[in-house]
Amino acid sequence: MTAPWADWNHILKLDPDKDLPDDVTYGDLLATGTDAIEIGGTMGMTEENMAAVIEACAEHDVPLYQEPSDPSVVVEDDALDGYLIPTVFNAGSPFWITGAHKEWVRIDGDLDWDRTWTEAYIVMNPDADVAVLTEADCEISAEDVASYATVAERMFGQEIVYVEYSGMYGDVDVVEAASNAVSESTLFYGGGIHDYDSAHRMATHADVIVVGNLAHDEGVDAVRETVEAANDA
Ligand code: 1GP
Repeated sequence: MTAPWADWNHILKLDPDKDLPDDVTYGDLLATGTDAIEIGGTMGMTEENMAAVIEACAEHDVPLYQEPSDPSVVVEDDALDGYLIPTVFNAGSPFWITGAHKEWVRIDGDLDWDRTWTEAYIVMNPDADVAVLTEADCEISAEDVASYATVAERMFGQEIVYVEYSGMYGDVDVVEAASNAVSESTLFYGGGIHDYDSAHRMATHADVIVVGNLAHDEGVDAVRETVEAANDA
């Protein structure tokens, strides 16, 4: 079976802890042409705020994935196409590599494996909540990132490698190095994409670009530009 993300260029990531701009609805954002929605964030996640965003997106015909930050916020909802579970390859705390995952399995037992995948994160912005929480080692070179990407693909069979600069625009050379390192995994890039050019530059190297804050800070037109850039690249 072809992976769902094989044909994606653009993901819109919605943070249930953040508001949308005035006059912008989830429906407006889902109509931008984005290929999929990921619902998740690092801080302030609850089952309730996750469920509210899932419900608001459910009536629209865009693939919908939850990206739970920890087992306590997982929402079981048929409206979801599945779960994309982060595992942070450069985390300082093993809890964020396999520990949280072990807890989820321990608590819930048999997960919905046909709808559950992992994303091999390499976290690069030391100031991002995700870096602080996971104690990620962000002082790493493009060569290190490329090597993590190879480890993820070749040793751990990860279908998705995710270079994550959440909150800042990343180093294009790092993303290019990660892109050159993977041949089968799909490369996601996220962080600081804010317009056509910033989207296009990263989409030249990454298979899929992930846009987050822009939806909450700017709204529909800005997001639509990034979708166009992702499709043009
Ligand atoms: C965050 O990679 C995403 O997990 C997107 O980052 O919010 O900086 O766009 P931004």
